[in-house]
Formats: sequence, C-alpha cells, structure tokens
Amino acid sequence: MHFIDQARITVRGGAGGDGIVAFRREKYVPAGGPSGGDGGQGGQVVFEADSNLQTLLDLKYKRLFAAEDGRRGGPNRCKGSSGKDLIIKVPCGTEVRHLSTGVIFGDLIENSQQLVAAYGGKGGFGNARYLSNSNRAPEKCTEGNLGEEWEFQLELKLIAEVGIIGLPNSGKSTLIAFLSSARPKIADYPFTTLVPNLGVVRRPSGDGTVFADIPGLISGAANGAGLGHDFLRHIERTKLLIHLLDAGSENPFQDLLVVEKELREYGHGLIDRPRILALNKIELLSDQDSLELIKLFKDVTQKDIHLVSAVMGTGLDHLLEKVWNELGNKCE
Ligand SMILES: Nc1nc2c(ncn2[C@@H]2O[C@H](COP(=O)(O)OP(=O)(O)OP(=O)(O)O)[C@@H](O)[C@H]2O)c(=O)[nH]1
Ligand SMILES: [Mg+2]
Repeated sequence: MHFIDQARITVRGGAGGDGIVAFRREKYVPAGGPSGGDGGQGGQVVFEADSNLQTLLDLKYKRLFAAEDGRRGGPNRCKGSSGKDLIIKVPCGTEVRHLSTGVIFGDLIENSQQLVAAYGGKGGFGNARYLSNSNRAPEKCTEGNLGEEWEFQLELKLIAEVGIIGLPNSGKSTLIAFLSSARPKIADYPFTTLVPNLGVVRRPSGDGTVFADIPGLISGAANGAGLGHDFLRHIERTKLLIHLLDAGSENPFQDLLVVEKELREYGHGLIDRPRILALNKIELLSDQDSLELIKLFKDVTQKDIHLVSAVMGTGLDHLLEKVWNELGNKCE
C-alpha cells in the first residue's frame, strides 16, 4: 500500500550582514584610513536525510524555515560573523520539488545525504574595500544580499506492509496507537477512522515497519457500502493483514465471516493474503469463554487466534512475533 505523505514549506537563506563605514582612530595615527569590515555571509538552509524519521509530520506545522542572517561588519576591518545554517531533517526517500513548477529539485535517499535548499546572501563590503590611490577616505559601503527563498513541495512515498482490518469498533486504532507513535482518534462508535492511519512499529532489529489502521470494513464493502472500495483498495498492496475481532461483540465468529466474505467478493487475491487473526478486548471474556472461542476458531479456520487487549497491551508481544515471522524476518 502506498501513501503519499507531503508537506509544503518555504525556505529562506539568511541575509548577508551589511558592510560598514569606519575609520581607524588611534592615538598618534592621524587620518587613520578606512577600516569598516565586511558583513558576514547568511546561513544556508539544508535538507538532510535521516533514517530515524518515517514521516514528514514534523514539517507540517511550520511553514517558514529561515536560516540565520549574517552579522554586520565591525570596525578594524572585522568581518561580521556568518549566520548559522539551518538543517531540516527529512526521512530517507523524500522527494523535493519546486512548488510553482513541479520540477524535481532533488531526492534525499541515503541517510545523512544533504541538499542545499537555499543559499544565504553574501555579506556587504565595508569601506576598507574601497581604499584606492584616488580615494584615501572612502565613505562607501554596501548592504548584504538577501538569502534565496524558495517554496518546496516535499513528498514521501510510504509503503505499509501490514494492514489492520476488522469491523468498525473492533479496536484497530487502539492497536496501532499501542504499537506505534501514531495517535489516531479512538472512540466507542463505528467509523471513527475515515482514512488509514499509519504507524511505524520497530522490529527487534531496530528497523521500522509501517502498519496501517484501515477504516472499519462492513458488510457490503465489496460492493461499495460504507467506505467500500476505498479501503479494500488500500489493503490490496499490503503484504500481511491482522484481522482484529471484537471479543465484546455478540458473535465474534460471525464477525470473522462477514469480513472474510467481503475480502473474497472484492477479489484481487485479497482472500489469499496472509492473515493473522487476533481477538481483541480479551479482558472482557471469562477464561472459559476464551477457551471455547479459541477452539471454535481453530476447528473452523485451522488457524490459531491470538488473544490480545489493545488497551492493556496483553498478548501484543506474541502478536508482533508472529507478524515478523510471517514477514519473513525471524525474531531472535
Ligand atoms: N475493553 C477494551 N476496549 C477496547 C480495547 N481496544 C479498543 N477498545 C475500545 O473499543 C472502542 C473502539 O476502538 P477504536 O480503536 O476506535 O476502534 P476501531 O476499530 O479503530 O474503530 P473504527 O475506526 O470505527 O473502525 C473504543 O472505545 C476503545 O477504547 C480493548 O482491548 N479492551
Ligand atoms: Mg479507528
């Protein structure tokens, strides 16, 4: 499943500092010559790929990224200090385009790769620069140049490997919130989730895997009911599904059949996608009821069902272990 994560930002290099007019004033040195220093260079804005980041979320709440301005020149030919560069960290795989033209400005692929987004302005000249035989006391200096300013559209294509599916209210968003730093809306009414939420779950190796919390599937989805095709299409490109069932429902087994029927009717090979069954809200069931359900599921589906509580975190280690195994990455 591909999601496009995007952000629009404006970057601005720091302005160069102004040059100044100054003259040396020293004891015993009459008419001490021009000594105004140059302004400092403005800082530049730089994109840097960082493999610890998975989304562009950090850039969505801020529009303008400006590097520091250079300082004014000083007397005694002192050059103003340069402005500090501003580093904007982005996830690996981020594509940078000019907003107005759509032309690709660059791709940040490998960790630590850098791309200068906006150069800072040059510092202005102080009057010491203008000393000549014909003008021993120049009064001229120049202002620093402005830094570059660009508007960029950043795009990151995310691929969710694991989709969490189930009827509305089964606890899919609660599960992704427990497993990752995603913070989707959770509520005890159906269709809380309208677009997939993505969360990155760390493997024991430290790598991140993107999970997607898919909006609730309902009966008739394959024919377009509810959000219908939209979310079935989302699921199509995942490698593995976690089918979450609600232990608090009247008949969790019937719920399983409803969703399976939609997967089958949608076609596109969804019904053959590897699936892990998990019965959520397990703390609501007595031990006796849980055992009976495990047996029922096993008899009919030939599959083990994982008993979990997404609220309390029960059974999630085992569930993840199974996920990593299914994805072909055995855990230690
Ligand atoms: N008791 C109990 N309640 C849970 C558990 N997990 C989720 N819930 C509750 O179930 C309700 C639905 O949870 P959500 O995570 O919003 O369910 P969802 O599957 O994302 O629902 P939709 O987005 O509507 O499809 C909320 O009130 C949760 O607090 C659990 O393990 N135990
Ligand atoms: Mg939800």
